[in-house]
Amino acid sequence: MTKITINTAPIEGQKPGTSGLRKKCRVFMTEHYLENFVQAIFDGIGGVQGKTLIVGGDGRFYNDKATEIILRMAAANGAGRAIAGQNGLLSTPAASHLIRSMKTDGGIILSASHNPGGIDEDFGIKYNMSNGGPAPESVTDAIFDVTKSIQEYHIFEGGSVDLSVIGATALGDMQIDIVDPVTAYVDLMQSLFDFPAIGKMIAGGTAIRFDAMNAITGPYASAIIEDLLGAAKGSVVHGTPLPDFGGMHPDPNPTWAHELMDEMMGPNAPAFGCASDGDGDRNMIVGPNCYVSPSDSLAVIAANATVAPGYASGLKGVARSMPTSAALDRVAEALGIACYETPTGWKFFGNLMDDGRVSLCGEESFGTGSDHVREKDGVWAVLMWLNIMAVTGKSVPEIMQDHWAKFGRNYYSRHDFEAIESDKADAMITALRGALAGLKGQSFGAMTVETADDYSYLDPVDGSTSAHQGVRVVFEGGARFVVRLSGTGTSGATLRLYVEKLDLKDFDQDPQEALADVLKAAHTIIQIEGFSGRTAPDVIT
Ligand code: VG1
Ligand code: CO
Repeated sequence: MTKITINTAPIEGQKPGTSGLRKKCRVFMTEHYLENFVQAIFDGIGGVQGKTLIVGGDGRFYNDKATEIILRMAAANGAGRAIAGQNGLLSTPAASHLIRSMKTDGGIILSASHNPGGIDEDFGIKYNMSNGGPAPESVTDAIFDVTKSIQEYHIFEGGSVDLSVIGATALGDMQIDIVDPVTAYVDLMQSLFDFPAIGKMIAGGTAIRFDAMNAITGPYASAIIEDLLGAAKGSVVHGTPLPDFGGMHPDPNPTWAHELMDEMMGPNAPAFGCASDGDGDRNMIVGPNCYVSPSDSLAVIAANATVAPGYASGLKGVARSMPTSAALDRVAEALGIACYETPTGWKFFGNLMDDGRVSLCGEESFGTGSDHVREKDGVWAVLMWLNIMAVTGKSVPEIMQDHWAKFGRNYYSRHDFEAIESDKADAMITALRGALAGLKGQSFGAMTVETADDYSYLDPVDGSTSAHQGVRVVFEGGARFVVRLSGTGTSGATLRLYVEKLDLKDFDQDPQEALADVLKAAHTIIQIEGFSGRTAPDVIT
């Protein structure tokens, strides 16, 4: 076994997006591609000499090979110890937990999350800091800078790394610990939630369907929902992580989790349905005939979190991404706690949690989580909902009705227009930004613009600024839309249009109908059809 140094050259386009670097798997498999980026991470964080790192991923195609390459490079770069999930597997929240609980220096997570997997689909990699959270922009910028000038990388050749055997081994001077990916995470969940109460509810006949979408949460959900909480075998469906997710698109929304939706909207629906994404950090919650919008799920959790033992003393504060609905703000106001607004992407929540300002965060994109880790956490959200149901004795539809009756209903929807040609999408956003200053006071059908701006975030903890985080247009009366381009896609551009309108009286409308005026105004203002030729979205959540 020898440490070797390989000459390389910068590869264009290795700029991390909303959540790490995501490209087609075949791109990652081209010569030096992964290696360049991993060396850039190591150099960008000031080297890994003597450091301890967590490594693992969501099990998609290339996860195992990439894990081995990272271990070989970590050893060659002088890392002291690496802790990897067995077979290279770790859900994103479980990786975050290990980084924190094992007091490591950080970790590398291999995932393209909700993007499809397989040799012809997507792969991704991101670096998380010692707090367990995604690297902030200052660090991803430093990593990107290294990719632009990289000339060599270091790697161990020869010897073998067996990821399948739990226990300690070594690569050169670096110790490697292969750990069970599930155990520590399960312990953490048991410390937060009332397992006996949830188990009792399940024993009393509350049926559950957990759709793991052939991605990473299967083993976690089986261990917790079936083995510990006693749900019937088979409650977890698509529970085996597969390299191509069995062809499923592991995005837990009504479009991609349509099997679950069919079941939940059908005559024999279980009392509780949920789905997770590829790397286990997102969740969708569904009751019988009752789809819970992620923004509402976040607000419900905020309003009821104290029923869970881990949150019994109350929430310090809450935070949501800017495009997420203001349902959370209404709860925060009632609770008398602060509600922060951040740009899209979990990396912006870390500072607020580390600073003790917030304990619950969420995004409209099916991501909810708390300061138990520094990532969003799908299984956590599912257990929180089950805990709320167990303690309140209410069904999902009852929880929603009661919530709206108390706080009003923020009708909300996101429309995604996928694979638009990048130059057309860029032209659309540029034109929109140019038009913002003149929008105030203009009317579009029933809607009159009150304010319009390009969202910029000033981090209250470290003083950093992130500009151009989404255009938002607020109408008189408070309805609004937000529009931005996705930072996680791998082909063309995805336009995300978020619309919202508060209703204090009528809670039973179809959200698309309730939002029709706002949608119409948004289409006119953005000129979606004119720029992209698209009239209808590909995905509606
Ligand atoms: C999307 C979501 C965002 C989320 C991000 C990563 O980003 O909108 O809310 O944080 O994915 O989630 P974008 O830039 O495509 O809108 V995950 O589950 O992919 O780590
Ligand atoms: Co994810």
